[in-house]
Amino acid sequence: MNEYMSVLEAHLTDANLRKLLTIPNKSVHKFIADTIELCDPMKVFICDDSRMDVEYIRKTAIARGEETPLAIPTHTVHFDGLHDQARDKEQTTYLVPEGETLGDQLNQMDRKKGLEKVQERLKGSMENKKMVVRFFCLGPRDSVFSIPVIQITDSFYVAHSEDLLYRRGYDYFRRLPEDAEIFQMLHSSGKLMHSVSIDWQNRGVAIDYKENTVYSFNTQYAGNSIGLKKLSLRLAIRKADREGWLAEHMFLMSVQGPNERKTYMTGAFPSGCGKTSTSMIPGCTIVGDDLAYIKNIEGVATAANAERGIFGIIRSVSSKGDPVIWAVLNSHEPAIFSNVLVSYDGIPYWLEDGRDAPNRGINFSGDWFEGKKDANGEDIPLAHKNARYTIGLEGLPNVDKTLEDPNGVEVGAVIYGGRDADTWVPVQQSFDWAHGVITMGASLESESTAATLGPSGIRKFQAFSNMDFISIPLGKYIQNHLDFASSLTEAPKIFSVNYFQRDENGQFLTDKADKRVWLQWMDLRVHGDAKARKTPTGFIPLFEDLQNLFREHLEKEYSQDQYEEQFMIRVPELLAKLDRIEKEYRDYVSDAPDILYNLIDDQRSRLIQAQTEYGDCIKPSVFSIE
Ligand code: OXD
Ligand code: MN
Repeated sequence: MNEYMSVLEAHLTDANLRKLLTIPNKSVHKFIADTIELCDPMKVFICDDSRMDVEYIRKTAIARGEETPLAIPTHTVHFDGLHDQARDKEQTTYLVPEGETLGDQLNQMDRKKGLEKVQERLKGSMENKKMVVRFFCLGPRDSVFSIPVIQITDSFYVAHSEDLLYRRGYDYFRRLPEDAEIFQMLHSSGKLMHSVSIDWQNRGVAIDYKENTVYSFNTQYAGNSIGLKKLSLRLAIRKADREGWLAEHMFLMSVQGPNERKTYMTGAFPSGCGKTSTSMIPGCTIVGDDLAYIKNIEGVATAANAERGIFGIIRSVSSKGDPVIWAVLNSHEPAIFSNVLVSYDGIPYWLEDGRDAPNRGINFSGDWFEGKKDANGEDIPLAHKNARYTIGLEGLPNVDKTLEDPNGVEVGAVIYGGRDADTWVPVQQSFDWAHGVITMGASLESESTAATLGPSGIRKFQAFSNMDFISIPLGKYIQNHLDFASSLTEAPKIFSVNYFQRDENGQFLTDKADKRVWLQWMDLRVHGDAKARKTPTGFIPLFEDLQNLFREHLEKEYSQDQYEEQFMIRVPELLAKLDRIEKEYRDYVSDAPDILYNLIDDQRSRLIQAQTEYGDCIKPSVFSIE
C-alpha cells in the first residue's frame, strides 16, 4: 500500500473510496491525499458524474446558500459580494523555478517561495467544509485535443458551474494510462460570510507550471476559481508550446456563406469586447465563445473548443441586440446567473437589458434599493458591470453540430479585435499570415473592461487578446504563431475587426448588428469570392460588396458616407499606434523576433508614403482594387 492510500482510507467513506479507486492513476490519488493533508476538509466527496452525484452538487450549492433558486426552476443566482467581482491580475502569479524567467511582462515569483505562500494560505482552509473532487476533459473526449483535468474545490458553486461549462471526465479518467499528463486544480474559497469569500485581501492564483498545478484561494469569482477556464489556459499555453500547437483565448464559430457553405473562424478579442456576442450572431452557429485549441492535423489548421458552455458577460444583453442569448436565458435550459439583480419574485435583471428594472431587490451588495451607496458614498448599481450567465452549449438552437467532433474543424479565418476608438477600420484582411500575426495579433491594443479589477476604459497593450494568460516569454509565443503556418498546406486568412470605432463626438460609428456583415465579407475573402482595396495596413472591402451584404443579411441600406467614414485610413493615429507597439516590444520583450520590427517598419513606410500622397485622413476609394 502506498503512503497516500492510508490518508485516503482515513478520510474517505467506503463509497467515496470505491469511486476514487476505479481511477487507477497514482498521481490522482497523490494529489487528493496531499490536498486532504493540507486543507484538512471535514468530508470528501468524489463525484462520479452519475445523475445522482451531479444533482447532489447542484442541490448542495443551493442548500449552502452559494446559489439561490430563481423563478424558472432550472435557474439559480450566485453572488460574489462587493470585493470579488473580477479576475485579479495583480494577485495571479507564475511560480518560476530558479534560473528561469518568463520575461518582463508576466507576474512571477520564485517557485519555492511561492509554494510556501500557497501552503500558508491553504493550510486548514477546508476545516468544517466538504471537499469536492471532480474529473473533466478539456476538448472533446478521446481526441487529439483532450486534456484531462482534476478539480478539487470546497465551493459547490464552482463544481456546479463546471458541470455546465466542461465535459464530464470520470469515465475518461478511468481509461487514462498511468503516465497521462493531467492538469491539477486546487481551489478554496477560504473564510465565508453569507457564502461570500471574505478574506479577499489575501486572495490569489498561483500557477505551478512545473507540476501542472494551479492553486486558487480566498476567492469565488469564477474567472479566478474555475480551474478549467483561465487557470488551465495558462497551463495549456505551455503544453502547446512544447507540442507545437496553439492554445488561444478565441471563440470558434461557423459563418454560412453562399450555397450553404460553412467557414469556421476563430476570433481573439480581450474579455468584454464582443467575443461571445460575435459567436452568437444570428444566422451563424457557435462551437465555442472563449477557448480554442488549434492544431496542425495533416497540414490543415484544425480547431476544437476546450469548453462546452459559456460564462458570458450579461451586461447589455437585450432581446433586440442579442436575440439568441436572450431566448436561451428566458428558456428552461439550466443557467447560473451571477451578480445580477433579483426581484422579490425571482426574476434576474441586469444593466442595459432594455427592461424597466425594479427599484429594489437582492444584488451583490445584499438587499438593494435605488440610491444605495457603498462605503465611499458611490452609488451601487443594480447589477455588477461584470455580472455573468453560465450556460451549457448543447441546449442552444444555434450550436454547431461539430461541438463534440473529436476531429475538430478546419479553420478558414483567424480574427483579432479590441476596444479601439481611433485606429483600426471595422474589418481588414492581412497581406499574409506573418503580416497578420505581427500587425494584428501582436499589435492588439484594447481599452480595459470590468472583467479584470482596476479602472475600465484605459488603452492597454493586449497582444493576441491573451496577455492575461500567456505563460511563456512573449517573443517565443509570437515565434510559435509564425512557425505554426510553415507546415500548413494553406494558412487560414487573418483579419482584424474593430466594433468600437468612434467619431470625434465619441459616438460609435458602427451598430452592434453590423458585425454579421464583416464576418460574411471574411467568408467571401476566404473563398476568393470578393475583391478588395489594398491600403497600407491591409485589404479592405469594396463599398458595393458591403452594400450588398448589408441588404442581404441585415436588410439595411449602407451608404457611401458611412463607408468613407468607417474605412478612412487615419494615418497619424496609425503611426502613433505603431510607435507605441514598437516601444512596448523594445522596452519589455527581449526575445521579440526580428521580423516583428521589420514588418512594423514596412507598415510605417507604407503609411508615410500614403500620407505624403494623400494627406492625414485618406478616403478608401483612392486605394487600388486587387
Ligand atoms: C472570461 C474572461 O471570463 O476572459 O472569459 O474574463
Ligand atoms: Mn475570456
